[in-house]
Amino acid sequence: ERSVQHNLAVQAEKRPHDIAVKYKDSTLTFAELYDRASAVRDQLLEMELPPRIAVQPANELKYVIIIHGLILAHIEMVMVNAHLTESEVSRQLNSIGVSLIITENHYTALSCIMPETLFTGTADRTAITTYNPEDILSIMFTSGTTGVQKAVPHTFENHVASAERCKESFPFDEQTKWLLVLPLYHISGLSVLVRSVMVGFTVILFDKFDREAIVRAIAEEGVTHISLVPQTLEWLLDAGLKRHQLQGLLIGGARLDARTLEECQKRQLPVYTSFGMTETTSQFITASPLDMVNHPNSVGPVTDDIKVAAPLNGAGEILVRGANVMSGYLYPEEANRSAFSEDFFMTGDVGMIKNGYLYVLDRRKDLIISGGENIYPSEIEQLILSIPDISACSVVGLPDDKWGEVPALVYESDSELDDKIDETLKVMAKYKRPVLYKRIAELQRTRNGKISRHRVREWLLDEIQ
Ligand code: S0N
Ligand code: AMP
Ligand code: MG
Ligand code: MG
Ligand code: MG
Repeated sequence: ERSVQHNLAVQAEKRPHDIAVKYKDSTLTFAELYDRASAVRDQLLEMELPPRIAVQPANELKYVIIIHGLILAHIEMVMVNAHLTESEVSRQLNSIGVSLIITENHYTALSCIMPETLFTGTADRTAITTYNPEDILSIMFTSGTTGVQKAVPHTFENHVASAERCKESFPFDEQTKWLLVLPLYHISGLSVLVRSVMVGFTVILFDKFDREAIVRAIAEEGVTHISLVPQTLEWLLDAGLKRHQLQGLLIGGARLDARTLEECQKRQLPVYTSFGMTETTSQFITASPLDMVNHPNSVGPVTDDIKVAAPLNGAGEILVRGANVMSGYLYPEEANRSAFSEDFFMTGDVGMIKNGYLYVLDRRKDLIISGGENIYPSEIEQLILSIPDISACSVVGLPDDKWGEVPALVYESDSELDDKIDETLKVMAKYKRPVLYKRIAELQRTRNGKISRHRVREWLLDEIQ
């Protein structure tokens, strides 16, 4: 039988005194992190928990320990976005039969475990630290075009393969100091911990996006690597980001615009533009700074594992396969019927291959990306349509200086219902709530009776000018 090692145990042997993670004024060496995580594991085992529980982590030291503790305890962890409301969290967890969550929030409909209660055990390094590669390490929710949250499982093999794939196009090693400010509940954040224990590098953890503090850490703490979404890269540029010891900025989650890239090139910032998603356990293709000069706007050189569906001199859906790709959604199962084409996963994004390089042309239909958080219009529209006096509505993305893009609502009604809408939207995370509502007596339909978000957007942009 195949097995994989939990790499934290390996690093604790190999480099016990090297710094594994730094957070504010605290640090943990690999030996200390392994000891602390082992103690958490013992506590978790004593609690006789189900094999799958949820955790809603902040980017703090204790959650790094808890995450490794859960892995050592062989408990599948469902990562929950910190911005969600209780009703959103409940809906996600109910869909996969989970009722326990490690969180500092006091949810009434779920059983909550306060993180502090997990720190009462003592270290004992006798755990089994080998795993079946097909065992699930993490589960993350991602939204779909229908508004249903889909559960993506990541196996040990997915994580290890992803980290190895990353290393080939975005080199890192045991000397690396990787600043981690992206959330641990997204694959963009969690994957940094996996890469860290794979080679034994230091993670410099930030819980808030304090741009001045981040720029200062880059200047003073020898940060070599950082993962960012395009929007937060812009924030750092505004705060005076310079190269210092940086060897690589890994940018993903949304399109990087040409102007931002140009500004980075002017400052000689080594920007790597990547493309990936939750289902592929983080990026699967990455353009190096040199690629960015020779093949502007591409997301990197394609391999055998990446192709574009039915490309006749042109665009098609981007397909990918490989050990980093999830084997199928845990929920809803129907989603799997249209997710794969033979052994390739269908990303839902449109791209084009030119001279061996991939270009992402179109974002997946109607997805709004606000500060790196994905928002699906249909999820909001369904909620708005539950208001009796609203006969139709449409949610579209508007350009925004701070977040890149934000959602806006156009609704069809005979009366002004803004207060009612405010009230209704309270069950939804703030970042998903439309920043403006516009009432209209009648929304324009296409010939077959549909509302075109594209046309609504054009109309709204015109209207608010
Ligand atoms: C941009 C971030 C950091 C903003 O969060 P911040 O500043 O910490 O705000 P909070 O204190 O939490 O909240 C303050 C107010 O702001 C609102 N708010 C928060 N976030 C947003 C948002 N995104 N849009 C709109 N509003 C937001 C709050 O509601 C709050 O409001 P008030 O004050 O009214 O209560 C944060 O949003 C963030 O971390 N964004 C990035 C998320 C992310 O990581 N996305 C990528 C997901 N994709 C993947 O994981 C796959 C690709 C991938 O793996 C990858 C991606 C990037 C880089 C590398 C990789 C890789 O492949 O390794
Ligand atoms: P998520 O699974 O939430 O991380 O979202 C992944 C989605 O983000 C992809 O399917 C794309 O639509 C979008 N995305 C990620 N990287 C890029 C990129 N480099 N350019 C354009 N869109 C991107
Ligand atoms: Mg998503
Ligand atoms: Mg935050
Ligand atoms: Mg995204």
